[in-house]
Amino acid sequence: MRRFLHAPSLIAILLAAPSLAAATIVEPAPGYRVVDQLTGSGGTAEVWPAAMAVVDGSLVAFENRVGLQRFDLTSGSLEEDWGEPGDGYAYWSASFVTPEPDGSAYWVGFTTPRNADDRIYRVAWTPDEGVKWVHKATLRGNFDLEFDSRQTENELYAYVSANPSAAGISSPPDNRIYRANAKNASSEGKVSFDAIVDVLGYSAGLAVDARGDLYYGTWFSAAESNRMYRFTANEIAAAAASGQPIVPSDAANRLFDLQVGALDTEVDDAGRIVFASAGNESWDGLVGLADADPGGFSPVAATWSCYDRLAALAVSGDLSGASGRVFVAEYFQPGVAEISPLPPGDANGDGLVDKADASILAAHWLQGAGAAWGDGDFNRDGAVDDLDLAILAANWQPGPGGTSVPEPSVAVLLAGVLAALWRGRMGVGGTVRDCDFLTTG
Ligand SMILES: [Ca+2]
Ligand SMILES: [Ca+2]
Ligand SMILES: [Ca+2]
Repeated sequence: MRRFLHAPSLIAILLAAPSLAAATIVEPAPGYRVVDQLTGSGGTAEVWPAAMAVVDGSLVAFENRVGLQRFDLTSGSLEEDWGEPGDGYAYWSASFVTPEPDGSAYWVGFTTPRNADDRIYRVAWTPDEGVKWVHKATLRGNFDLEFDSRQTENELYAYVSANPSAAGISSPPDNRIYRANAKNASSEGKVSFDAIVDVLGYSAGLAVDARGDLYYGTWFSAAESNRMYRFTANEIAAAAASGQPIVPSDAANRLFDLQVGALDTEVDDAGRIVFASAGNESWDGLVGLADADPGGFSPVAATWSCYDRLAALAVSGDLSGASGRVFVAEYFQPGVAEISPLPPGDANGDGLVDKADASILAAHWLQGAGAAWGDGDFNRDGAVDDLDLAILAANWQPGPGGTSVPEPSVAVLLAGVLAALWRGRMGVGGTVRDCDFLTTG
């Protein structure tokens, strides 16, 4: 009973910590922290990204009816303004912003009402011509474009997911993944896309890793149909040679199931899969992380409510290290959530690895199943044991002076409560939490 009397003061300390109080776009899962960037507060620029990429510490975002802009993520200031395509094209909603592998240009896609004029542009800056938008292709329902970075002198392949008869008109929608050689353009700069995967559903996000393997999180209206697929570079090469698009099979291509269709899929520098699930009236939006050969995924962050809608996803660095970052934007508020892994061993998420974390680990010592990051399970194997203790010891980094260290018994109590709350929301092993105020039973 006496322990509870200490809890309010510790909660006050935790709420006063900026990393815990600031996030309004998404809620971090255990093991991660979130800082909102470019919200317009604190003298930063304000951005509402419809599509975005992160390159060299900068956010490159297309904001509808504003244009393509580059922002410094450290200072929060606008660095470049590349405008919009012009030439009479009434742009509507950007579907993707993708840098070419060498960083020399961006490819930006747009979707228009009824998918009547969905164009893909390449935008580049040169000293002679300044910013120049070139119309490369028109592909109905285009949603995401990714490059295979293994380019040669004559080949640079771009993959795009699209619905050729316009999304939602046919049933089931005729989603396909197309491929074009960006180095094989007409005299006007146009490239031609060929179907490489025939997947059905609505168009969704894709990713290509350093081996040339293609990842695709589908988006069907029926939840039980949603999958994270992988199509290997060899399968793709065979499909291109035969002219017969791949028809995905569970045996060959299914990595894991998605409760809701994927808004976008990305890979980090180590080849891990990061995806954003869109959310609907039954499920909240979710950002998930999976190994390249996964049996499932673990949550990175979730939207705060069923009504929140994730708008854009970008990934930089290696998410197993301190430099890895996931960026996600939401439709109904400005800014970008910057999600980073907590230091290994930081059970309570205060940015330090100290005796408060050691106390948490000790309180859960040899817990054999269902343990979470907040219990001291830093290698995410569900147990708290010597492997986790070694991680904590290797990353021991107490704050200067050791002040404001919570009383261990209170830290243990609160960490247990927080972990229990998260388990109740998201389940173990990546089950998306239910949106209880809309569940009809
Ligand atoms: Ca993507
Ligand atoms: Ca800590
Ligand atoms: Ca463990």
